[in-house]
Amino acid sequence: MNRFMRNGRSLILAYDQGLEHGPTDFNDRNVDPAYVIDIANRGGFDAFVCQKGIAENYHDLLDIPLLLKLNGKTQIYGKEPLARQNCSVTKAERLGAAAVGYTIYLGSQFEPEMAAEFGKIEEEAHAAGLAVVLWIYPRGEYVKNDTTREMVAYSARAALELGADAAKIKYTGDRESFAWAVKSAGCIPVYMAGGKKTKNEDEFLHQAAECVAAGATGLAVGRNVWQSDDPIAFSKRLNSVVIDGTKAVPSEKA
Ligand code: FBP
Repeated sequence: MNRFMRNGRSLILAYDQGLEHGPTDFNDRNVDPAYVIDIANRGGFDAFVCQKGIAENYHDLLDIPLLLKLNGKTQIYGKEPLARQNCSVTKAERLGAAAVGYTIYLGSQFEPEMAAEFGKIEEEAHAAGLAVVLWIYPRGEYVKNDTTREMVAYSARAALELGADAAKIKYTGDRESFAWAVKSAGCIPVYMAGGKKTKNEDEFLHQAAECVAAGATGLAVGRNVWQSDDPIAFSKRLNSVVIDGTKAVPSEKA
């Protein structure tokens, strides 16, 4: 994962929400993949995440490493979550990906299927020299709360044990509990998933600062960046907090 890092830290821009949530996350500007790829190129990001259709059609525009998601699902089907592989490692290589990503819903009735599928992907990807990032989110009927200290740490640990090069996990809500998740992941880097856009940008920057103080390598974030009114300016502030380790400075507007 070193190739995605600056100062041992890293920022990844996620843009797979069109499949996961639908265009409801988008406005007139960010519905256009070219607009978001431009943010990825100019905003100081170490990798760009998307599904294969976007990679295939917009690849020429991307100047930074591609982290290609190999599974995904819509949110229309509301039962136990299952995201199946929709793209091969060979295709990811052909698209020039530097890494592949996969989501496992820990605790879902279908967790064993996803873990088995991920096992094959991990072996193929590593044989091909690609890094493997695991989105690992507790979810399903038996998961009462997906952001508790124990659930998030369990996710981080499962990512290590399943052979991922990095774990992308939800924020627990505070530095101490997130630090336990980071510790549980052992030597693999931990990325915080962004989540819904916060009420204001300072709140998100504060959360980012808490995560890196807890030992996280960085963030894999989408909506909080490309839904911003000024994504490049916001990305700059995010870079100074995550990569340079500057304290989150409140904006003049706050
Ligand atoms: P956001 O920063 O927009 O939350 O993106 C991070 C991410 O993991 C995306 O890669 C993915 O599409 C989405 O969150 C999944 O969100 P959900 O928690 O709704 O499944």
